Formats: sequence, structure tokens, C-alpha cells
Amino acid sequence: MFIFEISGLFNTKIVANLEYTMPEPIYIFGHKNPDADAICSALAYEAYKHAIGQTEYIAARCGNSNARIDAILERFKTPLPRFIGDVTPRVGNIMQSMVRTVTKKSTCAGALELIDQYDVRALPVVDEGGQIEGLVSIFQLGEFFIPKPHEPRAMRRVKTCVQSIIDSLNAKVLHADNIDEIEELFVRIGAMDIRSFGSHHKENGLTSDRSIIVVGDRRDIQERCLELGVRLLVITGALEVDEEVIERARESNISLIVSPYDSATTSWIIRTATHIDGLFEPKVSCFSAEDHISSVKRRIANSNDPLYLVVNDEKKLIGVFSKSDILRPSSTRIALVDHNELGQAVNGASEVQITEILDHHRLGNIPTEQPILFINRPVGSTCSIVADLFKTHKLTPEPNIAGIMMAGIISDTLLLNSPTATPLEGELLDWLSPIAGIEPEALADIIFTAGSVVINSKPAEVISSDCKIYDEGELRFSVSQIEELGFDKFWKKEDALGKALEAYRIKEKLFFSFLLVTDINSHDSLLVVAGNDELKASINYPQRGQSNIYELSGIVSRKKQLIPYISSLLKTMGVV
Ligand SMILES: [Mn+2]
Repeated sequence: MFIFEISGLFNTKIVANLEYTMPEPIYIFGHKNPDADAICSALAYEAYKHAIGQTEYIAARCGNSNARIDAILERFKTPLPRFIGDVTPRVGNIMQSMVRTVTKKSTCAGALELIDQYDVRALPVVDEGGQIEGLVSIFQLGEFFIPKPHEPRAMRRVKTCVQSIIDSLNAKVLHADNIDEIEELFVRIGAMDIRSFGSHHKENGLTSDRSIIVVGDRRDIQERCLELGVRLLVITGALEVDEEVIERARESNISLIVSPYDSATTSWIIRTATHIDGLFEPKVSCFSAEDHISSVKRRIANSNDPLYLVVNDEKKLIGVFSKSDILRPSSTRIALVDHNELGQAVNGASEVQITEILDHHRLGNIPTEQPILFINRPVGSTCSIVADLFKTHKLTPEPNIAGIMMAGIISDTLLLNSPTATPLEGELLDWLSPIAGIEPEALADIIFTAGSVVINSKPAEVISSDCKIYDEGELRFSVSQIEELGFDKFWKKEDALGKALEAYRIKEKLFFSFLLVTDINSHDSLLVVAGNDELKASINYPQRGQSNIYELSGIVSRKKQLIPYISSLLKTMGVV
């Protein structure tokens, strides 16, 4: 039998086994363009989950780090969470990597045995290098074996080599010749009288050298076959063959073998020795492991293939899937921290299961199919919520995790100076500070002097570093925020930043884009606006001359001050 495992699948196999014993990871994601709280709360929530025994939760991120995040993680010796830019379910997530395959030289018997043993409806046909050649299904094999009385010749046809017949029958070889050549042969049982045998043979119009004769211990028929010069003589029932007959077979170079089975079984098995070459379907649908499930669903909607093949760039088979695999709900699960709007979530979030949301922002619209854990508290940071979970459950975080939670709190509340800060943040900093071994003020210094985004980044990166996109009815807009020690550096780049903001608005097709530049020292902000004149005219904060910059005295919080202002502004304008 010519069945082999495709090389390179062994690694996948091990992974598959591990996944079977270990639950699949549930990734904890902060929002796109993550800020310190998004990264810190994902790391802290992972630590909390592990502390309560839910080790399948793993922190992740769907955006790049920045100088502030780097400074925090360096101080607390913690690596950045793993980057996963897209969780859209793909073929690679659902395909079966352990695939049984056949080659063109495999026999029907071999294929049927695999189909039966592994309870599959089809087998991929590959070449010696593992490249895909087609698919053989139980329907195609059935077609070959179903009796067609009006085509008696087709029912006796075998396309194979003598070696495959020997293997299928597990036959004893008395004489064999040219056993590897693929031939089209016709099987017949020598059951009739010797007189009719010869004439019947002629009538069929088949040359003797394409005949396989299956016969018991009937010496007269055996000798007649040797005279006629048949291709293969098969003696059944493990019967003894006269030495004289063997000798004559050798002399006439006629292959002679002994089958352990009776004549009916033997002739049936000879037919199953037919090679699947010529029986399989060479036109098959191939997919890449990277293909999105949603697009595959559309592609196969009207197809009834028993199996779909997954190939790599070299056209080598790496997995298979069926229609039911693709229709099963996604097994990918994620938890969201520091956001609850799909527009801000990792790409593909709407196509996977969201198991939990921990947040402190306004409620966006995120429908779920199942009930989920949803904690949304109007507190200063998501790290406050996680730290409070540790505290309430009387769990002491590791010093580095305590420090990371302090960093999220300090960063989001500007060291408790933002109007978003609540009494909870003060209590939590008092609790965490001795565990982490650092004073909040000392940590605030590290965080806020970590480097000016305006100086260290290109204008386009300044806009995208902490940028959130919001949906308000049909309208989409973005609000980016950067925090600086004083506005001096901003004024040097004001023109470039204004242009980058407008470019971003056009690229993302947004109604408007805002950039909130906050001075951590004075707790004031400047607002850079990219949008139409009507919008600009409606903003009732002082404008800097004729520029697109407004002075927002006492405003430091995007979520608690600016977003509510924008909502009322849009209502006043009558656009939502
Ligand atoms: Mn936050």
C-alpha cells in the first residue's frame, strides 16, 4: 500500500495534541493604539486570572507600544504582551492537520480501508512530494464497484500492476514477471467446462495477455490458460499446484500466484487492487490557511465537495476541512479591557466569542450571542478595576504587577489630577505602593518624563499613537490624545501636526478628527481640529487667532470631558 504521512505535519500534530489537553488560550486585549492603561490592565488582568487558577487567559495587544509604555515595562521588568493584530477566524484555525492521504498508485482497497478506518468520506491524492493532485471520494469508488449489468466488461476491468494484486491478495507467488507495469486487465473466473471455456474466451474479443483467470484446482483449465498465454493465473483456496504446471508457467513466462481466498472473494479483491489513478477527481478546491472563514463560507455555499483541501505556497497539502467544520461557531475567545466599542477592538473581534469586558468608558454597542461578564465602572482607569479585584479577593499581586497597575492608574488619571480620578484610585495607590516598592510620585516622574511623543515621533505617529475612533449614529470621528510637559514642543510642530491630522481624517473617511494636547503640569489642553467650517464654528472654546486650534482650559480627560462635549456639540449641530 502506498500511503504516507506528509512530512512536516509532525509538528502540527504535536501542537494539536497539546491543544487537546490544554484549554485554548483566551487573549486579553486592550484597544487599538494602546495607551499605558490598555497594556497595563491586560497584563494585570492576566496575573489576576492566573492567581485564581484561570491560566488560559493570556495578555495580548493589537497595536504598537510607545515611549511611556516602554518606560513602565522596563521599570517593572515585564515584556510587552504578545502582538496579535487580527483575530479574524481563518481556515488554519478550523482545519484538521492530521490528514490521511493516498497517491495515484494506491489501490482502491487501500483507500477504502482508510475511509473505513478513519470514518471519512474522501481522501486527498498527493504526489511523492506531498503536492496535491486531487481527491478520491467514497462516491467515486462506489461508482467503480457498483455492478452495471449492461456493461459486463467494465465490471471485470482492473487497471493496476501485478504486484498490487499480489499485495491485495497477500498471495503466494509461484512465478511472476514484469510485476510493476501498470496494465489494463480483465478478471474472469474459470468455472465453466473446459470445452466452453476456450470458446467463451475467444468470443469476448479480449487478447489472452490481458486476462486474469481465477480458478481452483482444475488442472484442465489451468493447462488451457497456459496454452492460451494469459497474463495472470490465480489459483484460489490456497490449493496446491502441480509442480508440472508451475514448471510450464515458468517456461511460458506466465505469472502464477496462489490466493488464500475462495474464487468469488479473490476476484472481488483483484478488482479492489485497481489503482485510484483514473478514478479520482483532479479538479479540487484548494484554500490557504490564511483565508478568512467568512469568505470561504461564501465560496463553498453552492458546492458539495466532501472535503476541502488546505495547501501552502508550494501547493503542498497542510490540512483539510469539511462544510460542517466551517459552520461551527468560532472557538477563538477573547476578553476586552479598557474599551467596549467594536471600532476600537482588535480586527475580527466581531467574528469571535468575547468572554469578558472590563472597562471604564462610555458604553458602545457590542452585541454578544451569549451572556458575558461585563464590568464597567466609572473609575479612573481599568487598572483600578483589576487592582480592586485583587484587593477584594484578598490576593496580593507580585511587586511588578502592583507597579504596573499603579502605572495604569497614574497614567490615566494624571496622578489623580484628572476629573476622572475617584477616591478609589487614591486608596489603591496607598495599597499598591508598599507592595511595588515605589512611591506614586516617583513613578509619575518616570511615566511623564518618558519622552515627548511630539519630539520622538513623526506627525502621523503622533496622531495614531493614542487615537480612538467613535461611532455616533451614522457619524464616525476620531479623538487622539497626547500628554506633554508644557506646550513648547507642540508649538514647534503645530503646522505639521495639523496637516497630519487632516490627512488621517481623509484616510479614515471620518467626519472630523481631533487631537487633544494635554499639559500634565498645568492641567490644560489644546484642541487641534480637522473638520469642516460648520463644525469649527460650532466649537465654543476660545480659538487661537484664525487657526484650527482651540484652548481648553481645565480640560484633561478625553472620555469624561471631551467626548461628552462632542456628543452635545453634534446634537446642537443637528447632525446626529
Ligand atoms: Mn483607561
